[in-house]
Amino acid sequence: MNVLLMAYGTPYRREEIAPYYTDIRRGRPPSPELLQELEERYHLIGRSPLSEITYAQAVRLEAALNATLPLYPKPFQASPGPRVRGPARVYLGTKHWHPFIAEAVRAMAEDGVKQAVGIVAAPHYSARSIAEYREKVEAALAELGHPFAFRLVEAYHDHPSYIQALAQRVAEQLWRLRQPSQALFLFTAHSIPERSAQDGRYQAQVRETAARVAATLGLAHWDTAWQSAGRTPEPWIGPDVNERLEAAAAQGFGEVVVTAVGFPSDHLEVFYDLDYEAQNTAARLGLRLLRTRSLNAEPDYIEVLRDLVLREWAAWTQKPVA
Ligand code: FEC
Repeated sequence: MNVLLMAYGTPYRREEIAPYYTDIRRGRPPSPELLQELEERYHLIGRSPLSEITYAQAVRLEAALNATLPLYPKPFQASPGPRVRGPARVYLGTKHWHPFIAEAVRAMAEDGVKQAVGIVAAPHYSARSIAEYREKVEAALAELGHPFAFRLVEAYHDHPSYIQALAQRVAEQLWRLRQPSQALFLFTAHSIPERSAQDGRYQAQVRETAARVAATLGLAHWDTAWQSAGRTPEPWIGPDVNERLEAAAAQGFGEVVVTAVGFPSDHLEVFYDLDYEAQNTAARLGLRLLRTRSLNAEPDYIEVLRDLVLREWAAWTQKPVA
């Protein structure tokens, strides 16, 4: 079984921020002001941990799959050497920095992969996320003459174990609230330009995730909000999380719990946009803001990925799910 795990990607060093940003902007270099502003955001958080987290997700997903799948199709190895190769192999490809998705697809082709399932560390489908990951894989496959067949898990916003993992982390915050029944629970995801969200599919999926977590915990007051809108002149979907905090203060809430359901991992958009910017907004408004910890590479999120990959593979190859 071959898996392509994909995520956003992050620069490793300061001098990589400019080419990384240029890649996000589809080859258009940012203005010096935009670049400086992004460099300052990275500097303020220290650095993004996204690459380490994504790497850990790939390694643990491969181990989880290999602990599940029967070993018998592999030839017996009397002396397996330092690494025991199981029947599953997970490749890692990231959207805007190394290892680029095209680099991962090339490595898979060189290894003789004939069939692979793809999954993204982003649970909700949008034209500016999952659709772009698919386009990048398809472009790389086309360039190599279609060396392997590919299927992508498109969304898992309502996967019961994903909902449960989120609910468990929101529940951890209940202990810290002075008045849990009077608190507002906000569920956030990355904003996208309005013109890319006209069919409402993305907004509906984020709302569905939030509704299911809220129902699991019986939350009295909850809502969705959007974060991290890009620095472009066009309108992006809202309300922005900072605007929603303003409204929460006006509604008389004193405590708010924010859960970034659109992001499984910690990174710039969590550490800067929530832990710095939204915290500052909350402090200015006299609100107490708590942030739910991220899923990262923890076992319950790896189990969600494992289950989705196995189901996609079984549906494709008609084999029962292990
Ligand atoms: O920690 C890190 O270094 C990377 C954090 C990071 C993640 C992420 C996820 C998503 N984005 C999505 C959409 C857009 C659109 C644009 C855009 C721009 C940026 C910029 C940075 C950035 N994004 Fe991002 N995003 C992350 C980081 N993103 C940095 C550039 C500066 C800025 O605008 O703030 C606008 C592109 C353009 O200008 O044309 C659209 C979506 C996700 C969630 C799904 C996913 O993870 O793929 C959607 C993590």
